[in-house]
Amino acid sequence: MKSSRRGAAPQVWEDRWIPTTCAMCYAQCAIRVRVINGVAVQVEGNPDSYLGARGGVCGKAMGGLQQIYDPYRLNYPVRRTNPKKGIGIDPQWQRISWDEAIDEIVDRFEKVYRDNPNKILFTGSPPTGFANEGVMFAHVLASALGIARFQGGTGFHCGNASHLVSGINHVSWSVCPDFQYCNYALFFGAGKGVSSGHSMAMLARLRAEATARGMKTVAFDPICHQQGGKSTEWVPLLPGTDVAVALAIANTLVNEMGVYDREHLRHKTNGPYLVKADGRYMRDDSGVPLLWDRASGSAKPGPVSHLTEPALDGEFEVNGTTCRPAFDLVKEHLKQYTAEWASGISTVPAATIRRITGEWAENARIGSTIEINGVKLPYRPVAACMFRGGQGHSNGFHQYMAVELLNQLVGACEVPGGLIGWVVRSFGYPETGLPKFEPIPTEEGLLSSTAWSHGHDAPWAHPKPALKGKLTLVDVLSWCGGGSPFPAARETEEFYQKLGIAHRCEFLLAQGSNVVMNTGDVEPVAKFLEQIPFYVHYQLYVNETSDGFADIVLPDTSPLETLSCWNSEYYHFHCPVGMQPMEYHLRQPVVAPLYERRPSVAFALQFAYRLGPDIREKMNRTINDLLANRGCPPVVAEDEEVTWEDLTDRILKSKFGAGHDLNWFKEHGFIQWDKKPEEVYWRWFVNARSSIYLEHIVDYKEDLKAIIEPRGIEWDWEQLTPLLSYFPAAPHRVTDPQYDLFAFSYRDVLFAGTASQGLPWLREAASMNPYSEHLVMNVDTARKKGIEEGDTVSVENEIGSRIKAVVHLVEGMHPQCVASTSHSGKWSNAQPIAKGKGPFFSALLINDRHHWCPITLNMETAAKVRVDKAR
Ligand SMILES: Nc1nc2c(c(=O)[nH]1)N[C@H]1C(S)=C(S)[C@@H](COP(=O)(O)OP(=O)(O)OC[C@H]3O[C@@H](n4cnc5c(=O)[nH]c(N)nc54)[C@H](O)[C@@H]3O)O[C@H]1N2
Ligand SMILES: Nc1nc2c(c(=O)[nH]1)N[C@H]1C(S)=C(S)[C@@H](COP(=O)(O)OP(=O)(O)OC[C@H]3O[C@@H](n4cnc5c(=O)[nH]c(N)nc54)[C@H](O)[C@@H]3O)O[C@H]1N2
Ligand code: SF4
Ligand SMILES: [Mo]
Repeated sequence: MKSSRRGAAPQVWEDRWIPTTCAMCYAQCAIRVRVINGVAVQVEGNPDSYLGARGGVCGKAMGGLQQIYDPYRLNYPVRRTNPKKGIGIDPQWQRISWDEAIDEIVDRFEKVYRDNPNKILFTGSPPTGFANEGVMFAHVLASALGIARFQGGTGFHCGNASHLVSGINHVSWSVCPDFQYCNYALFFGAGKGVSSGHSMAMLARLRAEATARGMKTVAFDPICHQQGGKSTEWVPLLPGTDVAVALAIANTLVNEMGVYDREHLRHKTNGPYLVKADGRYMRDDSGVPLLWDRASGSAKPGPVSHLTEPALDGEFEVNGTTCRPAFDLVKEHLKQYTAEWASGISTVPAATIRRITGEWAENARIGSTIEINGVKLPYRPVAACMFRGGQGHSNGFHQYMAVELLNQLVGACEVPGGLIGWVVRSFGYPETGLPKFEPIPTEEGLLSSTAWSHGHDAPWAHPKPALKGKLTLVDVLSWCGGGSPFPAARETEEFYQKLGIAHRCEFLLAQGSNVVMNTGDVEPVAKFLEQIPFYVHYQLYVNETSDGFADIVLPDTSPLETLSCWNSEYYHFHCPVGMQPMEYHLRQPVVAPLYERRPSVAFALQFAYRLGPDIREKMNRTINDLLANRGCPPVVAEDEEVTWEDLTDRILKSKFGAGHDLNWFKEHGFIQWDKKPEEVYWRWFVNARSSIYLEHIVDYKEDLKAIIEPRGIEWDWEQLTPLLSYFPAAPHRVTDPQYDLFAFSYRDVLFAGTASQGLPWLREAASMNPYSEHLVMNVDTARKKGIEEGDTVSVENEIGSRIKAVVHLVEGMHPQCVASTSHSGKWSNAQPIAKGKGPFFSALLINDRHHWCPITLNMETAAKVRVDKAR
């Protein structure tokens, strides 16, 4: 900086605001950053955009400034010189040049890849690394190369059940209440709108506006902290018992009160599909499921339901076979789940369950309509919403589906006030008609999409289980759509040997992620990482995982140093929800990358090119295919090599016209246009159905059995049933009375994952928050154990894994539970400000088959523990 004379005004040669997006978590809020003389000094929410708080930001965003200049950042490629690997072993990093790093990486990658791509694994990090365009590695490059992804805690803590079920029922990666019209929302283990989950700052704004207008919220949560503290009502329950409460609400609603939206169930769910005694649909000769049409007194194909008056109850004979509508089976099955029974499991009083059911029924206003922009639509201003907290259990699929059922029963799906996904139907920017995508029916009439998930998958139908040699075993356990526990589970070797998988991981490529800390159950993760001959980690920092096990670490640019529009291609939660305008954003560097940091998003492209013409072709084709799924034309020829900037420019122009090139976006930050009610509230404009009965599970169970049973692998088959049911989550099966408390974790609004834990402003704020760095415990429970505020305690699970923590005593905690924030307890010397802050919760989790949801491979993220005052 130029010096100024004493007393004279400092010389300012640059003072401007640059529009971009935050990526301190994956909400991707629109921000603008003030840059003075080349230094980024201030962050604000972009008030013109709806993607965020319209002017405000959360605390994490401010940390983005410090992340650019953090003296602990990784600034050069480094190589491990100590051949010994393991937690706590000094890697003896040595600085190397980019050329040296790239040559070695490409050389070693190619050898393994040409031998067997199944020997390679990728890992990535949605909360932060993906947010900074890491999807280019984790999805595009991995898909182009056909490489499986091991995601650490990602997916199998948070998304295996939730994304699957949101996909099946909403063709959306995630769901939230339509805050603009919702009057009554139930949250089952979701911080949406207050602390975490998706589009945090945007939903916090929408929720605050809704609360001001009178919306009521009920938080089912063991702790009265972020969601519980901000809701109209906090209902404490035991972890993993939401399914019992939700099934009891459903039963009370349907069987005691007789309240349900018959029209929605008939036309928008598989409720009328006829089911045979073997649990499968009654189908016509071409395999299409049938329903019973009362108008004609005959069976009709399900997909053309608008022509029929489908029966929801009764028994029918079709071609000599007796069958019943799925809804009839669900209704009867629900009868066992009374409010009194659910109370015994969850500790929620039966009277509370009944009262909330009544409020749900009343607020749902079944049969009512509303007019929005001249379009008349069903009006169902209630929404029941779950995310990681609720679904992260070994009964995760049934947990999530049961809560989802509440919305389906009253028709509160993609109608004003109900549960909605992010952008699922797009008619496109008016001048170009792009991007264009929408929900479509499968041949069975079930919901699918032209652009679900990462652009190339669809919620239905899942691939049939097959043994293809994937180390994640997602080829065999094919309903595991997200993260797989396998390469790092306790029983990995047993499964590999029984399945005849002889190869092991020989190359791990990671962008972001901290799998040693975030997978849970440290020992098997460390064992897995230790045996990998070559592991490259693209990072902002050296973290616990790279310190222990990486061979080369590459320095990435942080979000405020990165150029890309790639994340905007993922309409998961990177665009405004509901009737807010549609937006498409550019992320751009507010300062040039410092030191030798290079953007991983551009590196992924360069890496593909370096691997040779065949991979270049695959990479370019994968990019074009993804754009095609959004109706967009190809942007790159298969044999072409383009720079990252050029590719970004082409994507923008192809979608929004020549006038909206990279320079236009650099100046304006984003493009915005109005949505139509038919896009947001698409449910009654798309002839496709959600599922309240999971017929596909019947075949999945049979196919999976055929592969794993003959090979001597035991599995918990009980949960593989098409009817939503209660199964106790793993901690509820621990019988030893000395383990008397349920331990769970929750996200800190101040941090995303482990990534920003060492940023000084955020750490300072955390040190003032009694929840951030402590184990939270009910005051009466603690006193009975002789534990006082500020005591250090030992927390031990049933297999003897133990952590230490300092307690904070509160009244707003279920007396049978203890909890801590999810990602604290870092130990890397490379991040001294975060080191040793807060308990390391994940060490209490157990990564084996008894702690997975047998349908989705979701991990059990609560534990049964004993807590003692430390000696
Ligand atoms: N600030 C912040 N935001 C984030 C992230 C972050 O790290 N920090 N991470 C992002 C990622 S990757 C994810 S997956 C999402 C997660 O988003 P959320 O699902 O909102 O995450 P959590 O806070 O872990 O859990 C939500 C709530 O569930 C409660 N809970 C725990 N177990 C149970 C249970 O069995 N039943 C019920 N009813 N409640 C339970 C917790 O107390 C907590 O209040 O957040 C994303 N957004
Ligand atoms: N106890 C407990 N454990 C959990 C959870 C829980 O609730 N409780 N939640 C689980 C869930 S849902 C998830 S998704 C996982 C998340 O687990 P991870 O995906 O491992 O998430 P982070 O800890 O955020 O790891 C991020 C790492 O990426 C790096 N990083 C951040 N930004 C960038 C970037 O721009 N580029 C690059 N190259 N690197 C970057 C950071 O330095 C950090 O080391 O944790 C899981 N683990
Ligand atoms: S919610 Fe996430 S993306 Fe939005 S301002 Fe906060 S950290 Fe940034
Ligand atoms: Mo997550």
